[in-house]
Amino acid sequence: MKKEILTIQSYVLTRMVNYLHKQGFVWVLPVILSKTTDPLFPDPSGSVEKGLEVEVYGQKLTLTQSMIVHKQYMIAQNIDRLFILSPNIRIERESRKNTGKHLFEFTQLDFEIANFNDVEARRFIEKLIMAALRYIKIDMNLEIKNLNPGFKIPKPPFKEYKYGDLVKKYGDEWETKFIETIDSPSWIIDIPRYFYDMQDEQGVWHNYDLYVPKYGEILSGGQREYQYDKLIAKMDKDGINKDKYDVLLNLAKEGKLRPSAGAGLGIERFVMWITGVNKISEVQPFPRIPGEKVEL
Ligand code: ASN
Repeated sequence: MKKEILTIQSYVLTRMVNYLHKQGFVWVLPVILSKTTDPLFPDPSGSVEKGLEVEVYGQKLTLTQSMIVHKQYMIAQNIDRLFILSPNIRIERESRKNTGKHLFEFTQLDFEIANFNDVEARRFIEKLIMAALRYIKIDMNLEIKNLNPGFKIPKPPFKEYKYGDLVKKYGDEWETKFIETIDSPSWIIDIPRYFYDMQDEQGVWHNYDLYVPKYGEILSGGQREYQYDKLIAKMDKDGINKDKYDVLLNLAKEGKLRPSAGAGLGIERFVMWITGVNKISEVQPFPRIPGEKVEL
């Protein structure tokens, strides 16, 4: 494990946390056991096999796949801007063992902003990424020179591509082809997926993923669904167990869920891209690779 990689990780985390703090965000601590978690379903590019449950004091709890439900809950409590450095457990298919990009435990910088729409969220996320990277070649001069001298500081606004157009153009292998085509971070928008991502009357999904050249997706998010009828209809359509989401649904029923948008940035992948390493195990001293034995 190269020390320079951890130095860069510390630097970008500090820069982003400082930026969020200046923008009025509160830092919420993560939970790893909950009554419910992100179903991560349906997701056209997902490969999570199962959630993990444990029984604690006679109650079945599940390990966090993401804190999306908790974020919407906090927004409903009038916490308008929040972030969490959130460990996520995602039991990926074993076939993801050799991708060099998958961990079954990783950390995301997960944030949510009340009354933002998808476009405002994308502009905000670009500013957050730039807060991390703007001065990296000066402040982390030696580290970047050693690890990834060719690293290009991106220039927002990032290009946007519709998910449906990419599938039409490239077929099933769209993801591999897409990341070979782009030369700077790019948005994929309008992705058909989770109940909590906003879909409008025209059927357009107001969500987004951020992709970087060579590595692929590093961030995922969306404007949120907050209306009771729409949440129920989508959960029913997806076959989601509504009992598990009773707190969220009760808030929605009482009109207490609020419009918001947010996203989660995968820290390990973000650092991989900046440092230019080949495998995700190079940025995490304790890597949890699908199908591999955990050493420590
Ligand atoms: N954190 C993501 C979001 O805010 C959700 C996820 O990780 N699946 O939309």
